[in-house]
Amino acid sequence: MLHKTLKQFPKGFLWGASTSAYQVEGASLTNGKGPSVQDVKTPPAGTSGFEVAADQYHHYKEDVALMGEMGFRTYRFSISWSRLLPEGTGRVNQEGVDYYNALIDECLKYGIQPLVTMYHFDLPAALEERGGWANRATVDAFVEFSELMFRSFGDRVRYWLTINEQNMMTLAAEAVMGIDFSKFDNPNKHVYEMNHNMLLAQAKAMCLCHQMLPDAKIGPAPNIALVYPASNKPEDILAAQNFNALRNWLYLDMAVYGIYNNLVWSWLEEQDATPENIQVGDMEIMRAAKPDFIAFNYYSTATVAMPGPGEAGTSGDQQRGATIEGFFKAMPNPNLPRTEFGWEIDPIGFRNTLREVYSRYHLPILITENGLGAYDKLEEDGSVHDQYRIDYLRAHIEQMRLAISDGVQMLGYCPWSAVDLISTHEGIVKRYGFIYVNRDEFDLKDLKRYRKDSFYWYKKVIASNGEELG
Ligand code: BGP
Repeated sequence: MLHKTLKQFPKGFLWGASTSAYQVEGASLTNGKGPSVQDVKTPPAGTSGFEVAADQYHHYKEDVALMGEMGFRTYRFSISWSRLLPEGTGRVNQEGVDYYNALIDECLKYGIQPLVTMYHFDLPAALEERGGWANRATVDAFVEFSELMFRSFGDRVRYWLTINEQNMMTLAAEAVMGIDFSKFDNPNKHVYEMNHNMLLAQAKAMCLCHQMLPDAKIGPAPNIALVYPASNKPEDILAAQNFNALRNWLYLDMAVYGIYNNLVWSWLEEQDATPENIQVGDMEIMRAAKPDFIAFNYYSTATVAMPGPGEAGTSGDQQRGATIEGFFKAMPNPNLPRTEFGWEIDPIGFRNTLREVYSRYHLPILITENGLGAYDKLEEDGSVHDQYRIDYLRAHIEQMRLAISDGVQMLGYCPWSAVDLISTHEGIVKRYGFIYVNRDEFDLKDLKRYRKDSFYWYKKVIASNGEELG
């Protein structure tokens, strides 16, 4: 659709950026924090662990001041579950509560709305030892953790995100959490029973939020990307529908309508993998829980074809596609360039995805991640010339504005990431931030902060409410 006049970004649009606790904070086993699954996993070869990360725990004042300088209207960060509840449930670590109170107050000092992710890949290790999400008790623990957060921070936090990328924890558990489910007899049964408990935990948290904090807004935050068919062969269209259902609609259909997506359900039936842990009353809770918005992370679209008979499955990460026998197979998209780390770049796909999500669910959309991982270079004079990142973000913001002109209602845009941090599985060298953090993979250096070229560029974008993208 061509627009003669583009609509403007709404007044009060939430420009900001994102991080997650385990990737940015450091102080991972100090100050009363208990270990999370991220702290006990073996990091992929050649990448550092999360002990220090970007050390935001000790640099938050400086980081928030830099975000204030960029003009952020929001900062999306996550609360570490095991920093508040070291064993996942029960005893509260007051030092953890104090830290997040201080971080929230620091944001508010600069007029930055805290946007809190309640759970971002870092389940307390103590809960994982007791079966993790496969154990129904973890649902109760999440409700307890939610109640503690709403009670402690709800007077100042208006925007809440339940679970970051539940779909990637289900589809790419190895890459994002270092967990391998293949040891189970019927891995999919185990995984989709965990998934059910997580969906239930999310629904309960949304209901509790509305009950305790009537003015607050809450929504899910999956990784959503439209899936293209590799050709116009009808079989490839089926494959695209299959993967769209499995990676996208399963999560949003449940969050918004409280229903299991039929394509996914019948695929699970075929493998004797439908969740048997659904209890009486669960589906009523799912239907009663209503998000106020849909948040999602977008990096790129996916492309699939229908696999031939007997073509084996493969695994992927959040963006590099996987193949599931008889269901879909990941294909490269020859029309798209790639990042240095092999992720396809598809700004128009961002508009396609926004249009599709809005027309399916009719809820305002908040973008909670979007960005480019690259090997940045700190120059002698302290500058970092990351024009490639500016180009990536500019192209996505342009497409977001076109989506707004198409009638998509948007609340805000938070690229990944506010400051450099540790990637899920590719180390600190895969940088995303507007703010450079001076450390290497294993040499911590001085952790000093530097403004990248994208920092100055984004500041202008925000000051002009998205008009000046030059
Ligand atoms: C998302 C996660 C983030 C972040 C980002 C970039 O899937 O929510 O935690 O890490 O992807 O991915 P990566 O770090 O693998 O490059």
